[in-house]
Amino acid sequence: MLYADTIAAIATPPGEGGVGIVRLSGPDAPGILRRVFRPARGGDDYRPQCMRYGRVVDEDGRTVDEALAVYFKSPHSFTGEDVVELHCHGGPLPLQSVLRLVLGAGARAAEPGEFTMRAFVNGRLDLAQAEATLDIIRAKTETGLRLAIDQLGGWLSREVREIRELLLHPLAYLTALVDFPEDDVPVEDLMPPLHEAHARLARLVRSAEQGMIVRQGARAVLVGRPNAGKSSLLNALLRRERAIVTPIPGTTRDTIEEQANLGGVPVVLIDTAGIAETQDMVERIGIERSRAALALADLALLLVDRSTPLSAEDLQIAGLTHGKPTILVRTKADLAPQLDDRPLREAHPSLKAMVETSTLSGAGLDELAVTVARTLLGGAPISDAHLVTNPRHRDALFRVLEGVSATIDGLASLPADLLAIELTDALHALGEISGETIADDLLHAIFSRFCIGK
Ligand SMILES: Nc1nc2c(ncn2[C@@H]2O[C@H](COP(=O)(O)OP(=O)(O)OP(=O)(O)O)[C@@H](O)[C@H]2O)c(=O)[nH]1
Ligand SMILES: [Mg+2]
Repeated sequence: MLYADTIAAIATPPGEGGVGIVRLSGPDAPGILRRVFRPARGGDDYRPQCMRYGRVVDEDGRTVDEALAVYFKSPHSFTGEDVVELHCHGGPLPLQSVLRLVLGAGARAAEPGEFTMRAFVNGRLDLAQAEATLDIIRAKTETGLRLAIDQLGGWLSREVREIRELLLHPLAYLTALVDFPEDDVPVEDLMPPLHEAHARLARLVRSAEQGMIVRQGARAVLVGRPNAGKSSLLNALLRRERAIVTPIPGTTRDTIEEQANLGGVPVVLIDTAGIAETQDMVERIGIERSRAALALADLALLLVDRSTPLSAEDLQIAGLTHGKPTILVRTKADLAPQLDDRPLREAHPSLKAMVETSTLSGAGLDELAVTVARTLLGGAPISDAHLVTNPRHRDALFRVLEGVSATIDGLASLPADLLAIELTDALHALGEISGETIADDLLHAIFSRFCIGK
């Protein structure tokens, strides 16, 4: 066992709940359990993985809480160490009291992510899997959850291992060429394993384009002139009355941001003040914010009212979305059409799609959600295949890909020692994903993003 100390933390979220858990990990976990817990029946020999009912008591034997205790014996636990969980009443006070007691009995307060870090250091999970546990906790859509569970299952780790195998042989061969006279080394064709590694790496890097959007989401801003129906559409997509809607132009004065799940992609939707010439100072500031929101967005939803003719304002606002991937939304499709938006569409260099909606009848709303997802994902539906979702993994894979490319390109012309260095660097970058070759400070940076108790 690598760690000599025993850590403890409240593992459940703050606030009230049916159950709250204090978790301990380390060599003294069973000892601390015996010090603070009195089983209702039987002695204090704890069979692994069996729940026992009893009381948590302080130094004077006073009951602090009634609880269930469970002991996981090393190495059969999340961290690989001896782990104890005390399932208490789920309130802040009982949990803090129990935690204080446990700390008084010899444990140390855990840092954020320290349990998962121990699981990694003790070889229970590799780094990609450890990071997946955080993605599971933070998943914003079912698709994001599926991808995180996939990663915890270890597909990326397996893929990385197999690519590593493909690269190890060429590296060994090149090293032999450096160390021995050329005539003593039988000639071998390194191209097949290098090409296969290259193809697999390229596929992984490509998959990250979708994977990162599914995991991190995107920002989509609703723009259009006053009364175009932006706030109504925001509410309809959120399925609740978030923004105020009135027939009065200039209703929305400030930008409103809300998280939505559109076709499996987590999207921050931003409702804005309708853009128009105005004397009103508050409205003017709101309009400035609309422009700023547009600048920061990944996608523009440009709303034009289908029941009115196209106006100079519509064209002016459309101009602001030029260059930004844009979906044209013709609103109020339940009313008689008056709109001819051809001039707008023909002048737009980055228009991706067009959808007609009615927030009154609900028409076009599902289509809009799917269109937003599709546009953000580069025009394709979400792939069923495994996707790389983590920018850290993507960057490392990209460096490996570059190294393998350089090796392939240089095979005929460059000396073996240079090629060997190239491949060694590539293997090093590959090891960063599984955590085999990662620097300590980076490791700490990764785990510090976790919550305490995880
Ligand atoms: N018939 C019909 N009316 C709609 C529809 N969507 C919005 N409206 C009406 O249009 C008016 C303006 O809607 P809002 O959603 O407040 O428009 P907005 O673009 O947010 O307006 P500002 O906040 O002023 O920029 C309201 O009276 C809505 O009820 C629709 O799909 N059909
Ligand atoms: Mg509004």
